[in-house]
Order: sequence, then C-alpha cells, then structure tokens
Amino acid sequence: MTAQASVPSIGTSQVRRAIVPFEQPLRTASGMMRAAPLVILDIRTSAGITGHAYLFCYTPTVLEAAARLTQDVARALEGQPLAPYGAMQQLRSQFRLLGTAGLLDMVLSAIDMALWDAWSQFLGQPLAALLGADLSQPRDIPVYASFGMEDADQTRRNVEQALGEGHRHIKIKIGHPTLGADLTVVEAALAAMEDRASLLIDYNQSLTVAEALVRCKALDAYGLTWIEEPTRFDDFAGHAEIARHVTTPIQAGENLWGPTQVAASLEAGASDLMMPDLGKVGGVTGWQQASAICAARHVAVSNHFYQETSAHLMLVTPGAHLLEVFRMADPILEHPLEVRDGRARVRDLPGSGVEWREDRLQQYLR
Ligand code: SMN
Ligand code: MG
Repeated sequence: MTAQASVPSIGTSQVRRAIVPFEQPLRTASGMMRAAPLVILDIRTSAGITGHAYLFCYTPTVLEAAARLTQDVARALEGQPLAPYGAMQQLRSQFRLLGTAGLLDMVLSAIDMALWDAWSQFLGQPLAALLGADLSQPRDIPVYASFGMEDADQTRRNVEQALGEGHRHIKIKIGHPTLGADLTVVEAALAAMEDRASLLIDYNQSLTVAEALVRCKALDAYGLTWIEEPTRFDDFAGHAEIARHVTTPIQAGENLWGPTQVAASLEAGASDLMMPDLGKVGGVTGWQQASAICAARHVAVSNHFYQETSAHLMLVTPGAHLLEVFRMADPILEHPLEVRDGRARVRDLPGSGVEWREDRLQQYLR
C-alpha cells in the first residue's frame, strides 16, 4: 500500500460558538474584556479521529460571522487528504485573489490548528514530537503570568499572587492617562517583586509614536524584559523609530497576519522580539514559517494566547523565549496546560492537547 493510500481523508466539521467568562475582567489600554468569544471547531476524519481547535474572536460582535465563515471554509476541505501541509496549500490557493488578512486568516489559522491536531493524533504522536522534539528530554518551558491594566494596589496583589504560584516573569499592562501613573504602577510591581521575577509591560498599541518615545525612554531606567506594542501594530516605521531610541527590547507580533507580515515587520526593525499569535499567523503551519524567519534573524520567539498548542511549538522553535499562559479556554478543556513552578510541560500524548470537557462546554455554548 502506498503511503498516500494510508492517509485518511477530511470529513465534515462541527462548528460551535461559546462565550467563556474570564476569571476577572481584563482591562487593556485599548479596551476592556470580560469574556472570551470562541469558535469551537471539530474536524472529523475517515480514520475516526477528530481534530480540535478554538479561535478567540476578541469581540462577540464577530463571533457568529466567524463561526459561519469557519463552517463554509471547512466544508471546502471535505474529502481532501488529512495531511495539513497539502490541505492548507490547496485551501489557501482559493483565496489568492481575495486576500486573507483579517477574519479569514483567523478562520484558516483555526482550521490549520485542528488539522495538525488530527494529523498528530493519526500518527500517534504529541505535536511537538511529530515536529522533531524529543519528549524524553526535559521539556519545561518558562512561562509568564499575564495581568491587565490595574492600579498600584491591585498590581501589587497580582504580583504577590504570581510569585506565590512560582512565576519568575510577570507581564502587566500599562497606558494610563499619564507617564507618571504608568511609572507608579511599574514601581509598585518592581517593589513587590523584590528581584524575584522579571517585569514585562504591554501598551496594547495605545500610544502615538511621539508619546511612546517619551514613555519608553523613561521606562528604560527600570530594566524591563520587554515593552510590548507601544504603538499601532501595523506601524512598522513607528515601532522601528521607538526601537532605535530605546534600550529596552521592543516586543510585538500578536497582531501580525501571517509569516509575510512577520518578515516585513522584522525587515523594518519594528521589534527586537517576536510573539506570533497562532490564531492570526496561520496556525501551526504559519508558526513554523514565522519561526524560521525569526531564527534566520536570531530573534527570540514567544507566543500570544493558545498556550496548549504553542507549548508544543516552542519545543521546536529556535530562540524560544517565554510562554504566555492566558487561561481563557481552560474551563472547557479536558486537560488545561500544566504549569508548575513557573514552567509549562506538554503531555506526552498524541495531539496538540486541545480536548473539550463537553459537560462544561455545553454551559457556555451560544
Ligand atoms: C492581550 C490582548 C488581547 C486580550 C488580552 C490580552 C495582550 C497580550 O495584548 O499580550 O496578551
Ligand atoms: Mg499584548
């Protein structure tokens, strides 16, 4: 039997919508979030295996459209061989004239993640092992605790909580009305940390370039691990201007559409670090291509969201840096990513680690 004959074919997909409340509302300098609007995707195969993925849609306003688009695009895959590379190449070729940046790239990313989950289940391998990691070796990935934009008192409490959980890297969001207010919160976090952890900050694109130059230069005095998205994500020249005048590493990438935009961003010198989002960069396939671009430029790589699948990928990512653990889907997952003493570990089981707790998922379906 030829290898091709043994590859199962892609079957029908089940697409559902869920809104899963955050443990606590999350304030960013660019808006407040209270829940995760998620597309829940299950792609069946002729081998009786089902690939799972969720897609974070940021706002409930687009959830129904994203689910409908996911259903329509996944239908175009039915009958194709499951092998993700060929299936995604074929699927993306249909959108060459339309272009995919935006919701369609998110939908294609989710489909890609589900196909890779099914593919690694079919081959009986954890995704990381399938991509070349030796899971018999130590495979802990340093994580960071990620918090919203809070005042000094709540920031101190968040830092204490994260330190108590063993975290050695902590991210907070700033972008308060004044630089002084930002520095008050940063100083409160650093005082509570007492050198037991490193501090990362995230402006969520909230500053003009001029204001970012003032604020980031002032932040240079604090020895931060990175300053994230000080200005609009797609203003590569603006980010590059900031990066040229600031010694603290500039971090960006969570909003970049695909490896091509990752390459353009790095080419422009927009950031010193990169943090692709699996739900925007093109899923596992997009991450592999983006990761290769970063490796060629010796740029350290972190993730944004999707820690279950990202943890597998970080084990085969040159320059793997820090893993963001943002537990938006935990309430509906059978096996939330295990984090102990500030380090994450993937399970040595087939697949990407995304599996629903159906009884809990039912509570959140819309
Ligand atoms: C972020 C963006 C959107 C929602 C929550 C958090 C943030 C991050 O930019 O880096 O996690
Ligand atoms: Mg961010």
